[in-house]
Amino acid sequence: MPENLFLDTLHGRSASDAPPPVWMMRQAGRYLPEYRALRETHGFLAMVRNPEAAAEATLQPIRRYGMDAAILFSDIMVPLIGAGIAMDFAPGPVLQEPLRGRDSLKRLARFDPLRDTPFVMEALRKVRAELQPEKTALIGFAGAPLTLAAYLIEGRGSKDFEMTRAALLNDEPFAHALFDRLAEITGDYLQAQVEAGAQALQLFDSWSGVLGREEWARLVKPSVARILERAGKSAPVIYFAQNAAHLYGVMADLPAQGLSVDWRLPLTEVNERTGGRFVMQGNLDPARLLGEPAAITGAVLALRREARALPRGFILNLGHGISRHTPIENAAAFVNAARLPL
Ligand code: 1CP
Repeated sequence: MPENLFLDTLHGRSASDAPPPVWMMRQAGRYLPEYRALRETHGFLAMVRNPEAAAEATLQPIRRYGMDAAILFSDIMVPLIGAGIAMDFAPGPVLQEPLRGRDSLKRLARFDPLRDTPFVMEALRKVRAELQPEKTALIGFAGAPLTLAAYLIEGRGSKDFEMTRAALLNDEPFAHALFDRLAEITGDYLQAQVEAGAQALQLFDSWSGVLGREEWARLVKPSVARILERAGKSAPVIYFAQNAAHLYGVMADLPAQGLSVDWRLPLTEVNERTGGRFVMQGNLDPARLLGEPAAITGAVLALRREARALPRGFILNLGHGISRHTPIENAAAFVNAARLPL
């Protein structure tokens, strides 16, 4: 039975000549005037913890543009805050006390999604009640172990995550113990989101590319595979890997339904490198949305033409989050171009 365009496509049930489903990473955010208005009276974390405000921010882009999927307004660090790791957002996560050494893993000992992040589940329930199920799917999400570890160890965003790489490469027992624990926390968290109404999941691995291939395959991949395997039993999962051109070969057998790709390689080439196993999502450079609407339309149509060759299906998205400097009419050009005849 058809559900909606996004879920049908992610399940591999779409016709290759039909218009693709469309959404944008970071679609709830600062490029929207109505989001900036909400943020004038609420801090970022206060919004995340307030189910009404989080539901409102989730729905704002859907009301304005009618994307085929809504993604919960929250952050990848939220379950870790729930586990007891203190941090501020400025605007990205900044930890008061980064994780260092095996002893520091005790700080991740407790996490129960219903007890520690009840506001996430409440926000999901609220959003689901507002969406028309045949039109808009609801995506839950989590950060992947390496990306979470990067913030936990480095303490904040970084160009090359040098301290993170040093800690993981030079203390493998620490790396294994940390990734095991993060896989467990993330698995519990994603399952709770599905029980609260998320119909699909995305695992964000923004910093998947910081390690070499051999190290990624040995230290990180088992935890990613465990999360995808477990989550996939309750909902289809998209794995977003950034800067991962050197990793696609070893990612090819990951148990995900979808692969979200950045703008660095053509989707068709990534599809080949991963054995044609995934529904492909992506991959317009978000910087394209800083140009002219007509050029955005042209770029989306070209991408859709390329995507007709993808064997499993295609979800139109950006290669990374939308820039806060994107004019609102340019975001409209992107979404609307998904529905134009080719
Ligand atoms: O209003 C503000 O100042 C807060 C900015 C902001 C927003 C809107 C942050 C802080 N997080 C978010 C929301 C968010 N983050 C979503 C919501 C759903 C959506 O609309 O897509 C999601 C899915 C995330 C995920 C996230 N947070 C990632 C993975 C995806 C990506 O963009 O790479 C990462 C790496 C983060 C960390 C983070 N949180 C916030 C920022 C600005 C950052 C990244 C910058 C840094 O590394 O310092």
